[in-house]
Formats: sequence, structure tokens, C-alpha cells
Amino acid sequence: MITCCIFDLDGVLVDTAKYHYLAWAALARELGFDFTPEQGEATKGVSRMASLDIVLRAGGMENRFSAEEKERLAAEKNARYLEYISRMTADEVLPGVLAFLQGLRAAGIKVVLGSASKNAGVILDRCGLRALFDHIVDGTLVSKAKPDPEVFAKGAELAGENPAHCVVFEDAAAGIEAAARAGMRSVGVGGSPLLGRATMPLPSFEGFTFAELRNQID
Ligand code: B16
Ligand code: MG
Repeated sequence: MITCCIFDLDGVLVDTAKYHYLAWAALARELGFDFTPEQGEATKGVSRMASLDIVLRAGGMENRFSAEEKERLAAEKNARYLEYISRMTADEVLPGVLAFLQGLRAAGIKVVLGSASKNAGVILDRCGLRALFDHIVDGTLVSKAKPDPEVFAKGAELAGENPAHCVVFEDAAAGIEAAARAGMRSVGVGGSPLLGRATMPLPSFEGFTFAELRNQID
């Protein structure tokens, strides 16, 4: 039985990874080194401060800054990221997502957000998605980053649903592991080979329906 679907945001519903990357790369440039798109892959699904550590390591600067200076660098990156996402529109919702979410609501399935981002609210508002969610769990509500199951466990709890009846949609390996640790099935969105532990892969939401989800994993 499936009664609740929990969605990661970045990389699943919208492609904000490119904005995260541009903002981190600009910070790296200011610090005097290049941060490549390949290196940027490792920041996907990872918290803001853990992402900063990845960036600093790429420039050989992991031990250069105090905790206070790191907070300032992360705030600088976030200000740049906010400039990008504050210009987002509904056109940036990934193909097939809207129809799938609407289909879930029509079928009476709970729709929950489970994102590590502290900026999830801005993105949902800009893209006109907020009204489709019954509950929103974002980086402001959780203290433990994926692969800790906290974000998804909290989503199920808010929705009043049994984790065994929840399905998580994720594009990052840490998120697939978090779902498993929360006792939930998962859909690995985007087809990365790193998502092999997901209950099922889903290259894109285009044409995908709740009936098909049930056929495949229920
Ligand atoms: P913020 P998700 C994650 O969102 C991103 O994938 C990751 O790249 C980012 O560092 C993290 O949110 C924190 O984001 O700086 O906006 O709080 O994939 O869990 O929706
Ligand atoms: Mg993600």
C-alpha cells in the first residue's frame, strides 16, 4: 500500500543544482581557485556547511578558515544563490512533475516535501508548487543531514502516515539511504548509477503516473 509520497526538492522537482554550482564556483573564484562541475556533483543533497567543506577541500583550503569565517563564506554563497532562485519561474519545474503531483492529490495520496535546503520555501513559492504540498519539511526543521532519516521520518510523522506506506523520491545517494533507514521505499530520480539502491529508477517524471508507481513497487 502507498498512502504518502515524500519528495526531495533540488534535482527531483526543480533543477536548482545548477544555481548551487554557479554560486559555489563564484565563491571558489574569489578564493583564487576553480571549482569544476565534476567537483560540484559531490555537493548534491549535502547540507550547506558540508558543501562548503567540499569546495574548500577542492582548493586545498580545508584548514584555512575559522568556524566564524566559514559561516561568513557560506552566507556569501547563499546570498548569490538567493539572487538566482529569486528569479525562478514555474517554467523551471522539471517535465512531468506537475501532472504527477496533481495525480497524487486526485488519488488522495499525501504529498510531502523532504528537502535539506533552507531555501525550499522560496523555491516552492517562485515555482507555484507550494499549494500542492500537504506538509513541508526543509532544512530549517531538521538538524541531521541525509543519510540520516530525520527529514523523511518527520515528513511521515507530520502526515500521520506509516513509513512502510511512504515512498521517497530522491536524486542523491544519501537520500536513497536516508529513505531506507526511515523504513521507506524509494524512487531514484534522474537515472544516476549512484542510485542503484533505490527500490526503482525513474529517468524522468514525463508520462509517469501514480498507477504506474503502484504497478512497479506495490
Ligand atoms: P541550502 P535537496 C539540497 O537540497 C541540495 O541538493 C544541496 O546541494 C544543498 O547544499 C542543500 O540542499 C542545502 O541547501 O543551502 O539552500 O540550505 O536536494 O535536499 O532538496
Ligand atoms: Mg536532491
